[in-house]
Amino acid sequence: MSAADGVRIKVLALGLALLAAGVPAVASAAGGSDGGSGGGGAGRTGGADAALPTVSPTPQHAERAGGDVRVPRTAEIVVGEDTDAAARRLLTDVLKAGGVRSPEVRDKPSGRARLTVLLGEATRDDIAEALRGTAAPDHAEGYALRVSRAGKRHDGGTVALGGTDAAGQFYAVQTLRQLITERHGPRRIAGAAISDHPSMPLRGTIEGFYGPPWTQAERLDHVRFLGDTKANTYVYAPKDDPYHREKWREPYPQDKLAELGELVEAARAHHVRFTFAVSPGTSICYSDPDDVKALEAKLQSLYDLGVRDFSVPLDDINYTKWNCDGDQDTYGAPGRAPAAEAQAGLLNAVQRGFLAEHEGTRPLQTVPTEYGDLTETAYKKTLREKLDADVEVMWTGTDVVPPEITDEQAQKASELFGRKVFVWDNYPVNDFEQTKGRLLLAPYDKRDAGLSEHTSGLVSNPMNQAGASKLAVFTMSDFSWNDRGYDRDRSGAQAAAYLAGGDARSAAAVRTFVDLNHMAPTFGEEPWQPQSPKLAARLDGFWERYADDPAAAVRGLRPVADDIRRAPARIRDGVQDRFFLHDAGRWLDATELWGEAMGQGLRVLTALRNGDDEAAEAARAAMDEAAEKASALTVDPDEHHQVGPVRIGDPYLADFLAGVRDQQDG
Ligand code: LTM
Repeated sequence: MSAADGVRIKVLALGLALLAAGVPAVASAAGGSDGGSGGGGAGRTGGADAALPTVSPTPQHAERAGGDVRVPRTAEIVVGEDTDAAARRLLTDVLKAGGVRSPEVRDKPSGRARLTVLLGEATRDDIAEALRGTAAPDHAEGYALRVSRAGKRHDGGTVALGGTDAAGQFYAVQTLRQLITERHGPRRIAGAAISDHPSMPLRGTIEGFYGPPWTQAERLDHVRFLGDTKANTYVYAPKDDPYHREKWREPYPQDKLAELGELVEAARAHHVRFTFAVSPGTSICYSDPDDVKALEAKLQSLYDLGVRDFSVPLDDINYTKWNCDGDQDTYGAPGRAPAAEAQAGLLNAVQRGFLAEHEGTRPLQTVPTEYGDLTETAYKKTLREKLDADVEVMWTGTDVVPPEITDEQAQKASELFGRKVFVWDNYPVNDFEQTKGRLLLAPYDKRDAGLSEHTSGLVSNPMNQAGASKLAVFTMSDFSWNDRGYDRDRSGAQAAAYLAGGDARSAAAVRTFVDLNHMAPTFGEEPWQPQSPKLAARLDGFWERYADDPAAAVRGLRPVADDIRRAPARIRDGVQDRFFLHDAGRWLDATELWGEAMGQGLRVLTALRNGDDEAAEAARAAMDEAAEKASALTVDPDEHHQVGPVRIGDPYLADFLAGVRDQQDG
């Protein structure tokens, strides 16, 4: 069974804000495939040697530690002063969604509970004991988790959730969420022992695209989603927020500030660092102390809201001209080296001044003006020599949208900038010409396992559409947590299952939809991810097969057309994520129409074979009508930077219809 076909263990819907994560019955880090049905015995579902549900992101180390534990109606959560509040809230939600009526929170176990969940630091005595040697990694954001049955019976047991720090506790609960399954019977917690930590320190997204910025509701939903995927970073850098870039000197109006404050709080509740970015490069006078003060005043207004992570991006600006005469006087004639010197001066002032004086802040982040190549220049040399060593420097790869990122390239970039680079990956962003009319939904790919050794982190620059970005971002979070354990097919299947709330048929429909929106363009002619690889494979050689045995060829393609036609209704019915459904709306309409056209095309072929010209004419008219309607769909200009016709499954769907017309017209 392939990962893509294997979504058949239903993971519980977690209700409220939590989407359920679907758990494909495929080999996970824990190894093995689904052990079958039934309970208790060796090799059977829930038995001590059955495979664990697949957890995403892939844990660094996971193994079976015994049989599953049934989820009882009552349970105790044992907390201490060390227990993280966000983790505790999440745990309560997870247990409730798992069927526990009202989990009782205590500071000591009563000794009578059927299920006891210990949550806190891994070094706490009761947790350390219940972990029974499952090690909490000596690593920021790490955790250890162990599920133990009380005795031989399935019901009753202990779950130890121990974090290396507060975030680790939260991630332990996110893993527990995915260990609760419902397979042909009562809900169970898989008997797992997991020792886990992220490979990359910085993981998440940068809202850094051109075009309509995300709405407040989308951002609130997004930070919760990031928490679900164990990502810790959301960089606020929308190019079209005037107060972020053009009007960077001006303070945010009160209503906007209130929204940002709400977002900061929401991010914190999901262990996501809201990182505020301000981009002064289009007009700053580096040598003017008033401009430095204006920048710091902007940062201060966000610090006052609780922001502790800041970025000063300097991408997409003209760095070979000064914005004021003072810079010419201070740094000399414009050029790459003087530009780097001026930028380093500004960034160092923020790092060594503002941030050093503000408690709780983390190192400044920046995007250099040369961010997408590996060429040694006077700019990079000066930045390498002058920029404070603590400042995080972003890099997009060998191009703005690179076809691949290898370990060697990342190593070279880190040498050029004098520190491990922080990857800003321009995927699945769809603000550039080549993405016109597209959603980019393919799982993350073509990035070397091992990047975690050469980089400090990875963020995705997502699409104008926040909800639709989840499929790709889910897989990018998986990669950045454990690049060496990453498997694109498994991760893609997990992403689809997550969106489908664990419902296998909806997840399959999502995968069909992903295939039709699989292409990822570069800035050039060649895409770095191909369009519709599954559809292309099914259509490959169709006309040769049709020439040999038309009935068999048509029969073989019928389920493909049916799947495409039916996928939108299944998605609309089974996927509960309103943000995704909203964003995907026009592409779902197009999918249904193209599926209809394809099905009618097959009818044309059948009618021709039967010599039924009238039926062939009727099917042809229906085919052309559906195709015309599909081609007339355009993206919503209010929600997309690149406006144009909706594109899916191109050129395969249109080519197939053209082939049908050729058959009919001779
Ligand atoms: O990639 C960077 C660092 N900057 C801009 C982004 O804002 C934009 O979204 C992408 C994709 O068009 N290209 C850029 O150059």
